[in-house]
Amino acid sequence: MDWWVSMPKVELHAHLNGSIRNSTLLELARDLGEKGTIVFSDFEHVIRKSDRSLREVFKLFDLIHIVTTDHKTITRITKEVVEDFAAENVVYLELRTTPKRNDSIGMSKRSYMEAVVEGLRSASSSLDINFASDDPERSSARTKKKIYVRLLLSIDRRESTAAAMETVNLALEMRDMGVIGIDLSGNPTIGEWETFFPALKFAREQGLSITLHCGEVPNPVEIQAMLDFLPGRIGHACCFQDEEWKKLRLSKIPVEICLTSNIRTETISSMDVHHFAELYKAKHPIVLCTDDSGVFSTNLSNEYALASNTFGLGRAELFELAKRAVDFIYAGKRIKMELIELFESAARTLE
Ligand code: 6MZ
Repeated sequence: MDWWVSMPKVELHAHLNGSIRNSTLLELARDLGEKGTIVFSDFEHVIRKSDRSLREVFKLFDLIHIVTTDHKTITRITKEVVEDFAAENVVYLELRTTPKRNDSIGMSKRSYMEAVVEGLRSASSSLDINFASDDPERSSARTKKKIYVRLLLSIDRRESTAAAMETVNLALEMRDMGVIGIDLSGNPTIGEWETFFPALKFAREQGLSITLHCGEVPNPVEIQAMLDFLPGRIGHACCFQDEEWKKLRLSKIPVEICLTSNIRTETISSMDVHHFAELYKAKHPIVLCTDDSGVFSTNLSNEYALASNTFGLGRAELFELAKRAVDFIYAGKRIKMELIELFESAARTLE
């Protein structure tokens, strides 16, 4: 396991609130329980349950949002999540989150995102973090772990076109704060592609990168429409049929693969039938990711170890896979070059 931790890694599919530490989640829930806002024992039971269907996961997210969504907590969670990824040698992280509006506590989508950015700033006390500049200047802080962090704003599938557009406009306003793209996520059984399409199209026209949760449930019409849109990457690609595989393979759209998440949510019935193997064999662009490291009790090193054990891949092969992920990041050329250098230097020192 230590080797997988030491290896530099790139994380491109991590939801902020899904990556919350279990200890933090329980602490926040206990506090709210004491205030009488929630019944802690009910909450604890749901948090501690380890196997949840996809439907139950979305119920859990609604609970998580009750305890996490105030500015101070969002700042704390962001700081902790970035620290956790850096601690396991994730050197580049694209962290995604859904900007939330909650009038009762004076929260707008913008103030939610400012709380996230504040969390990145406060992580700099323990990390050498770059989140807003494209200039990969070397810092003198050699003792601190170095991590590049960029933000993707998620559109939740429950949202209207207008709300999705608000998120895109916010992303455009926050480009100098490390926001580089848009994600479409949320319960895949809810919402229509047509609702999000105008906002996604506009986002792309304005130069934002796009990633879509695609094929978490069987929905051939939507999958085809999403692939036709040619997003920069897609997440999951679990419920594809022959036609969709063909289209995906031709398109060469990189796929963010979340092994533990897919098994836990029963989106894929078992690891031996996971599409990782086929995509890997076909040399289709893929990247291993965590999805929700807190909710699924995993981390990126664990996902690499799992891929190694399940698919019989060695260290060298998985090191190459991690390095190739640099090609699919949404940050610019200079950061890519810096990361490649970092991987090459790690290859010389890691045995
Ligand atoms: C689809 C997911 C997801 O945005 O509050 N999310 N959407 N499929 C998944 N696979 C299991 N895991 C997480 O993080 C939590 C939100 O991310 C999306 C859901 O909308 C969830 O509410 P943020 O930081």
